Amino acid sequence: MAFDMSKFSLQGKVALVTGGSYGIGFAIANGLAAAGATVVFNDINQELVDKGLAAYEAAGIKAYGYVCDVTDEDAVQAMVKKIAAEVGVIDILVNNAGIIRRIPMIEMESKDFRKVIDVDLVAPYIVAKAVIPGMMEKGHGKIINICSMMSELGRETVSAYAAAKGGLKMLTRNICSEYGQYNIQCNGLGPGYIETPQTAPLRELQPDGSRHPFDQFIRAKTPAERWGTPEDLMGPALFLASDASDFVNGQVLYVDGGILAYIGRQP
Ligand code: NAP
Ligand code: GCO
Repeated sequence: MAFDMSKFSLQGKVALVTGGSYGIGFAIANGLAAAGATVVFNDINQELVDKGLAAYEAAGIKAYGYVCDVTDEDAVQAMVKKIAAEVGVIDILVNNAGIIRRIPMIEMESKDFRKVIDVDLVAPYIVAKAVIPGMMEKGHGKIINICSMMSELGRETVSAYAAAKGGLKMLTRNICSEYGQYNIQCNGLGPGYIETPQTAPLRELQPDGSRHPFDQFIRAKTPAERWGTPEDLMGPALFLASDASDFVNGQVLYVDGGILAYIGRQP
């Protein structure tokens, strides 16, 4: 039986990547564009959107950028309507926008905890809710929620982030459960430790020029013995966005250099 490679093509598809002006979202959007998708992204202010538009242009991609805070439901509903009118009805949603606060739990204020839950868990629900009706009408849709190692593991200082990303894994399964019958696939992509501005504080060189202890810890904990790059996520995201994954639903695909499979090196 011959495999139809065109299943990996995203020609004619409209993909919204939230928070996609740089970092992981930007890389994923580049991968989707290379497979033929029209890329739409949003970010929280005009400056970031302009920076993103310039970066896509430099990469040879015609992207559409919108200013929108993904925690603001009215703004998200308005953006999704605008995208339908100006670009087309969304076929692929990548819930990528996210934040982290690294504060020991008993020192954290509940308003900070709530803020992380709002951006990393409630917003993916808000955006998915806004795009699913259009996907149901079209008869297909792909939703990729950007999860994390912290969808499975805990660590000091990231209680809100872990609670949100663990919740996002279950939101993924629930969207699959509720809308799988409409040919909508919702999967998670779980990056390991990736070199982006979000993790820069964990990789800073020490004043004496040595590696940050967390950097050493991650290299030792990763069978690949390196941090991931945003580019490492492009192929896995393309798979989940394409027809090649039409019977994959409710899963989280971890792209972590093997961290979750490994007990760690004996000291
Ligand atoms: P990043 O560099 O901080 O980028 C996240 C993007 O989301 C930024 O453009 C950010 O804008 C935007 N954003 C934040 N709040 C928003 C809001 N309310 N509305 C709209 N946009 C908003 O992060 P990244 O490292 O590329 O991470 C992207 C995603 O991957 C996140 O969900 C993150 O949790 C996840 N992740 C990252 C890693 C990693 O190792 N880096 C690993 C696993 C999962 P601002 O610049 O204004 O904040
Ligand atoms: C941290 C990190 C993370 C990662 C990522 C792991 O402080 O431990 O920032 O949580 O960014 O989500 O997959």
